[in-house]
Amino acid sequence: MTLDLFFDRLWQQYLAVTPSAQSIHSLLGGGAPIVNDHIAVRSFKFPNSGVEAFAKHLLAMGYEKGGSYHFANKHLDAAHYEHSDPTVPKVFISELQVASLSPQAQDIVQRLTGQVSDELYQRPEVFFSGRPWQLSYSDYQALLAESEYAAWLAAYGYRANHFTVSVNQLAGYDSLQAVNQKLIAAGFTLNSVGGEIKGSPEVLLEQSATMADQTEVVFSDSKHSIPSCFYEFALRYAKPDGELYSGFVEASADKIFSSTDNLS
Ligand code: OOG
Ligand code: NI
Repeated sequence: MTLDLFFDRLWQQYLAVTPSAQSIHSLLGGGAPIVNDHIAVRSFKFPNSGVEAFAKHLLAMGYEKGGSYHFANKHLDAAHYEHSDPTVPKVFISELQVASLSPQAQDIVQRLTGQVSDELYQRPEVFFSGRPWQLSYSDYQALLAESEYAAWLAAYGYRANHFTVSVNQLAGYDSLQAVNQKLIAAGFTLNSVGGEIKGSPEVLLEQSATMADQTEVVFSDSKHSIPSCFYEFALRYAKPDGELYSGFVEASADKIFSSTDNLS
């Protein structure tokens, strides 16, 4: 699969549940194309379906492994993959340590993943395959009580949970503050966990994000409107060698995860 097609499929799937992404492009790009810094996908850690299962397709498309990250309080591990072409988005893949959930939540997750054939993970299309299992609203709520990540992933499945504007490659803005102000003035709600700007020039990365849109999800027994996907904004700073830092920052990422929290 070509990288163009890969990201186009991810983008179309993301737009279908994130109408604000199109408005953000018009607002910030004014019609000019936007370069994305990265996208992120979420997964359950099983031998067939964690970070490695997704990563092998990126390696086959010319990506290289970047950093590894750990989020002990959320029971998550993650890694990022990057491409030598700086206009090709990096990919941040996380996996939930299912074994550290309660026995009840583990049962639910196993009932979901048990509906999926291994074959799904053998093709790069898995990245935008959506939700390959049936889910009841009561199981969604049971997961939500323990892990917002588990609930979101159970409801939305495999897709980009956000795209990220590369502010370094965005004309007309020289700070993340300026981007945030524009978004707020246009009525977007930003993730304010730990402050609207996560990170700093010292850690070589500043990030902000909108709170996710809401879409109606069809559960096996009912329909409910729940948080879908969000848009992130990243400004990278140069390392001492002059190259832009290409990694992620655990303390900041930990807060970006909250962009799919329910506001109410
Ligand atoms: C990923 C959150 C981390 C970043 O840029 O630090 C992240 C997620 O919400 O799945 O995207
Ligand atoms: Ni991100």
